[in-house]
Amino acid sequence: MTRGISDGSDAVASDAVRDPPAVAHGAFITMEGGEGGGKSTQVGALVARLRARGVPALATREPGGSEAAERIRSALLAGRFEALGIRAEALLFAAARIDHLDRTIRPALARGSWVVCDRFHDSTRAYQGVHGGVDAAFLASLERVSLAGTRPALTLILDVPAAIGLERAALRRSGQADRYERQAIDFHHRLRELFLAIAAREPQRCVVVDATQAPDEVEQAIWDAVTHRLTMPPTAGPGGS
Ligand code: Z5A
Repeated sequence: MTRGISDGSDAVASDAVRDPPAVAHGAFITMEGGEGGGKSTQVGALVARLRARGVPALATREPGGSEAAERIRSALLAGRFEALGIRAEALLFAAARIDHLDRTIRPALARGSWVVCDRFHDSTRAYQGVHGGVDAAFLASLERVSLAGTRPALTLILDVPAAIGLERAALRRSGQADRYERQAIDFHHRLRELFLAIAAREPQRCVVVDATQAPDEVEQAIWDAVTHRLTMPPTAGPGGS
């Protein structure tokens, strides 16, 4: 790990035995990484590909993914809670995640759907850890309480150099840069390092995908990882969510 950044996974692992067992039948996949890696593009592509194979699949995102969590998202991304400080903001990301898990993710998994989520708990480790320097033990406790045993089976980390990601984000955007895009380039370098460090520490869960490739090549690399790591259910025709 570089620059003394900890992703908190040691503390999480030691607490994990106390989590309640997850009740889940579908597969839970998350996509992570810094700005402009193509997560939203690839979440859509993966869900379409799963459905085409007859696998019921749901695309969702964080912060958000449920009615209450989307309201928290709007306020967080607009910076309306910034005055509360970064630890309180981390709690709000976790509050949104609890609602998202309760109302969207666990019900979908329980009915056998695959869930593909644009950002999840690794983004809290990375953004709140790097951006605000929230300490790893605090983030690890929050993670254990908010996830309550529901962890992704597979996390795809879409890796691009910070400069390329920011350039893509700027090209896509019509209005002003958001509060994270406005951070200095060093912040984005550190984010990238932290996502790669998470992948190195949890290779059983994480796959790093070279997201500098063309979108269809990234899509194929993701599909290869999904079919290699996870077992497709026996299917019967086109799937929904
Ligand atoms: N956040 C947090 O702080 N703590 C947390 O716990 C969580 C989140 C869960 C949510 O922002 C913010 O919340 C996020 C972290 C923070 N920070 N920011 N900013 P968001 O949901 O609004 O946006 P994002 O998740 O950051 O998305 P993004 O990184 O900006 O984009 P992306 O989803 O990775 O990429 P995209 O939208 O699919 O593609 C971007 C552009 O690049 C677009 O024009 C594409 O057509 C293009 N693109 C995509 N793939 C390629 C390839 N392969 N080649 C060339 N061009 C491409």
